[in-house]
Amino acid sequence: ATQPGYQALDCGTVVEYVAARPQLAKHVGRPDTKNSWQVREVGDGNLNFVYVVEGPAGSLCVKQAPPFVRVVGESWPLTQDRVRIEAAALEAEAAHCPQHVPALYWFDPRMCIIAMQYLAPPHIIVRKGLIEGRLYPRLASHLASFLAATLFHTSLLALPSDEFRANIGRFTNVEMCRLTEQVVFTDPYYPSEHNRHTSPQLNADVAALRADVAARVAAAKLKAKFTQQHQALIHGDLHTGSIMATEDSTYVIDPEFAYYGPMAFDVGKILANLLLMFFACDGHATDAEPRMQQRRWLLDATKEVWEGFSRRFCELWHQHGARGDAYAAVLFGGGAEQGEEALAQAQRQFMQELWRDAVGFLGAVVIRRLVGIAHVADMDSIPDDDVRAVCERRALRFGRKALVEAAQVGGVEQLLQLAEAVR
Ligand code: ADP
Ligand code: SR1
Ligand code: MG
Ligand code: MG
Ligand code: MG
Repeated sequence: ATQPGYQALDCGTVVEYVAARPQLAKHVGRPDTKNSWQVREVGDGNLNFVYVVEGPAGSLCVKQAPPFVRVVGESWPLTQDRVRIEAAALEAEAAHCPQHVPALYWFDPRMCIIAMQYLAPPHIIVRKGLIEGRLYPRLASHLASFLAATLFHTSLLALPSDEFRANIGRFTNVEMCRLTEQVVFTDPYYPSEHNRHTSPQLNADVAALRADVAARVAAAKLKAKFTQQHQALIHGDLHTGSIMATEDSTYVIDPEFAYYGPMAFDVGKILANLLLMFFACDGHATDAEPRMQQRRWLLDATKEVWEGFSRRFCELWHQHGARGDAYAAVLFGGGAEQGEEALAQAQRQFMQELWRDAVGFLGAVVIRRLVGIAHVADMDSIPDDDVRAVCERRALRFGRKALVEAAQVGGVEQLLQLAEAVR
């Protein structure tokens, strides 16, 4: 149901909205200058409307959630409570990793609006930058820090169980999770009306996927994990379209899917999106720019995100694990008999399990972006259907292998070898 009091903004009314609220207007300009303000709707995501308001004092980003899925329209209703979740998640993430999260200025539950720091050019969406052929020298290190900080500090490794349980309740995000359960783990495996794929080139591949019992079972098991494992406050939609960056700085935006879920979902999703661009490189290569350097960089970045994340996460655990109830300090703390050895063993097992689940989620995410409702511009922007289909088929085969054989992919080097070898 539409939030009572909700009214959809447009480029005209957003000026009135901002000018009437001093906490917002101060970022843009005095209300009596409002006629000179510039407004653009820049939303390029699947769900929401995003306005940039610029005036003599600066700029502001205003995001409004309609009561439906934007790319589909009113026929697909969607909870507007996603704005409350996004506001709370931005604050929670900023508490642990402020350097990689835009500052939240405003949350209006009635109008389903948040306002936040405008990430000015040269910041652009990383997916767009990658399609243009850019490399981001600090991206992997920044993402590793973001993942380690947000996932560790919101988990039972860092929190007492009463605080942890209260957080799970606050971030219950039923409808958004159900959307993910449907479009990531179910729809790609049967002829759902929302699916699409490059046709006729991939028709046989898609038919094979739908007949693939092992893939169906693996996806269902991961859906259960996604639904049942309340491990940490995860972003829930951490793809390259949810990251704005320059060569030096990185911001993670759009946490409206945040909830207490498996850490491996965030890790797997971002690795999947880096590798989707790797598979798309062939379709963007030209004689003048064969994209060999970018291909190499995408593989290196995938490795660096995983290795940086796992190293930093374990460091945080070592330094700040004492307050968390998961591994009691009396058993795993520095003062405990064999405490160091127990902690080292616990960390090894934890990371092995996280890696295996991340590979599985990665596989499911790659597959859904090729044959589900929401594709990636990395592939969609390859104009020639035949060229695109070759890239997509390789990615699909890789995704299927990761999904079904996750337990056999022992480490990140092996995952990258699979990506390079798949035909
Ligand atoms: P959706 O939830 O619909 O995916 P996003 O939050 O991803 O919406 O935002 C859509 C687009 O709006 C982004 O791709 C980006 O171009 C722009 N955008 C979002 N937040 C900001 C921001 N804080 N600063 C600058 N641009 C932003
Ligand atoms: C209707 S599915 C829309 C998709 O866009 C979001 O960014 C999420 O990835 C979601 O699955
Ligand atoms: Mg988005
Ligand atoms: Mg979004
Ligand atoms: Mg995805």
